[in-house]
Amino acid sequence: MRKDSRLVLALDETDGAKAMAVAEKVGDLVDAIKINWPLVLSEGPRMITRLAETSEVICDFKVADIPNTVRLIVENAVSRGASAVIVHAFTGDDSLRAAVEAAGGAEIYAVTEMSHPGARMFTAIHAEEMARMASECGAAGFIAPATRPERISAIRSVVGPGKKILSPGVGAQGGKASDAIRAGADYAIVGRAIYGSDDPRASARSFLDDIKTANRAGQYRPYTV
Ligand code: OMP
Repeated sequence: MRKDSRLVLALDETDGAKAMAVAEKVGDLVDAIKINWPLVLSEGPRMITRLAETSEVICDFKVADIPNTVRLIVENAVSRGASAVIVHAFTGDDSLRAAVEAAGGAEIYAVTEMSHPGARMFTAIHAEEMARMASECGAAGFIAPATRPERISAIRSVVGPGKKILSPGVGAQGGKASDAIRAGADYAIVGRAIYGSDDPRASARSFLDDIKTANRAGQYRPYTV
């Protein structure tokens, strides 16, 4: 995935025409579009292929299953045009390896600790352990919470500089994109604050401006637009 704007759109809009309209408005401002069950269930998996014609598509299916089922889901998503698939890490190393193998040239991003408050109950406790395991299994990236930037840094310290970190929880969930980038994220993931806005393009631009403040501070990686 390219790393120009460092912004990923979470397109959880459930109306296909509206989803395509938002994708057209902000597609050139984001490095990828992430789609999840809401859009796929309402409009079908053809949305993966349609969006992949103009953008990198991350299928956020948060796959959590036995290796064979993981393989079937990942192969299907990649064959439709997904560049990356998000899977849960808590399923263990055999399921993670199955995902990475099935992805072939596409990437697997592992969820270790989620962004909502309930994540503290179970997944946060084992997040570093899961990140280490998923990294060893070949996951190319990790999902870490922008709502708790210090946890992004914790995951970064485990997986090292070579892996991608994508951080959701920006905007509607209260996190700030620049804080996530400063803490070690490569990309901020933003959904409702962009697709639910009256002016999605202006909203995306305001997130880009915020991300640029983190890049200018030189806290993490070089930033090119
Ligand atoms: P907004 O809260 O509307 O910005 O959307 C966030 C997007 O990121 C949704 O598609 C969530 O399903 C997803 N997400 C989280 O919010 N928290 C997580 O811990 C993980 C994800 C994800 O895997 O993308």
